[in-house]
Formats: sequence, structure tokens, C-alpha cells
Amino acid sequence: MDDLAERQRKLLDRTYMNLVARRRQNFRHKGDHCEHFESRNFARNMRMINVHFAFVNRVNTKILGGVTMSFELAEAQLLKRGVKLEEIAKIVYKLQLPYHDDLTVEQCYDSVKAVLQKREVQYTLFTGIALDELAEQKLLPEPLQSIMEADEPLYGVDETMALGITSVFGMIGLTSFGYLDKVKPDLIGKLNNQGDHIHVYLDDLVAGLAAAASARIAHKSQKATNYSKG
Ligand SMILES: [Ca+2]
Repeated sequence: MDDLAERQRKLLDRTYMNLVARRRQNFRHKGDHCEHFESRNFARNMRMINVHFAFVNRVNTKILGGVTMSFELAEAQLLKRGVKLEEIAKIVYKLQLPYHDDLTVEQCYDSVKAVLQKREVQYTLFTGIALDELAEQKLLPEPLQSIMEADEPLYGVDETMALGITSVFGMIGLTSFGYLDKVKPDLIGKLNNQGDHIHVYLDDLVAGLAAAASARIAHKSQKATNYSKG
């Protein structure tokens, strides 16, 4: 049992014991019979509380496990489509190096991982990657199938979806995404020249992740002016 659950259990124990103490005061005139009745009830209720907390702990473990699994699943889906987080980190590094002399690729990698921990980012990735894969398998309804195969320039839904990733980090995320969409450096350019694969969404998702991780570094910078002392 973790610390939080243990603290919650102790709090409930104390609350229940206070309740019992109050009830004993109220029914003291009933004597030993009441005392015996209360202690039996107390033991039974304590068992119920313990069963309840065992259940809560199991659920919490599943939920926490689910969060970890979602990140790992998102990373695995990117890998399956040929995208390594390290390559996204290199794009972030190039974006932010002009503003941070002491920046390292490892810091950029950590920032990419932090962005990928967000549930809404994971959901965006799952959706975009699924649409790319369905298009490759020719399973989308028309005219969407033809639009995806042609990577229709006016489609724009791929950029709109990826902007959802950057919007969490404000205007810096937005402008960085615009830059990456225009220049298409490194991996983003490779994905855009698709070869046998359809990467209509993936190139924008990678640009969105890189822009968000970049904006995150900018917002966390120690060099950002602190006005709180004014
Ligand atoms: Ca695209």
C-alpha cells in the first residue's frame, strides 16, 4: 500500500473511531450489552473499510498503470511508423539552441517525453497515426481515401489536429509549428517525402511534438524575466 492510501486509511480509521466514541457516550446508559454490540460493529466496519481500500488500491494501480502504458503505447506507435523520440529531440535542440547556450539534446529529449506524457497529446497521436494506417490499407471511405493518397494540399485537417498538441504551450508553440511546417527540417522532411507509406498526419504530429517540446523549454527557461518581485 502506498503512502497516500495508508494516510487515507488512517484518516478513515480515526474518523470512524471518533464516531464510535461519540455513539458510546450517547448510549452509555445501555451498559455492557451496548459496549459488546459496538465493538462487534466496529470490527465488522473496519473489515469493510479495509476491503474497500484494497479495492481502491487495485483500481489506482490499474489507472496509474494505464497512464504509463499510454505513454509507452504512444512511443511504440511512433516507433512502428519509423519515428524515434531522439530524432524529435534533435529538431527541438536546433530550434532552441539559439536561445539557450547550455542546452543539451538530453534536455530536449526529456521535454519531448514530458509532452508525450499528456493524455490529449497521446490521443491526438493515436488518431492521426490510425488514419495514416487506414489510408495505407485502403480502408477509408471516399473521398477521404483519395485525399489521403494524394496528400491533398488544401486538406489541412492534419495541421489543424497537430496544432492541438502545440496549443497547450501558447504562442511559441504555434509559431514554432508554423516554422517547422514551412521548412520541414530533418525527419519531418523525410516523412513528407513519403515513399511507400502514407504520412499525411505523421509529419505534422512530429512537428507538433517538436514545437510543443521546444515551447516547453522556452517557458521553463531560467532566463525568462521574473516580474513577481516588482
Ligand atoms: Ca501533413
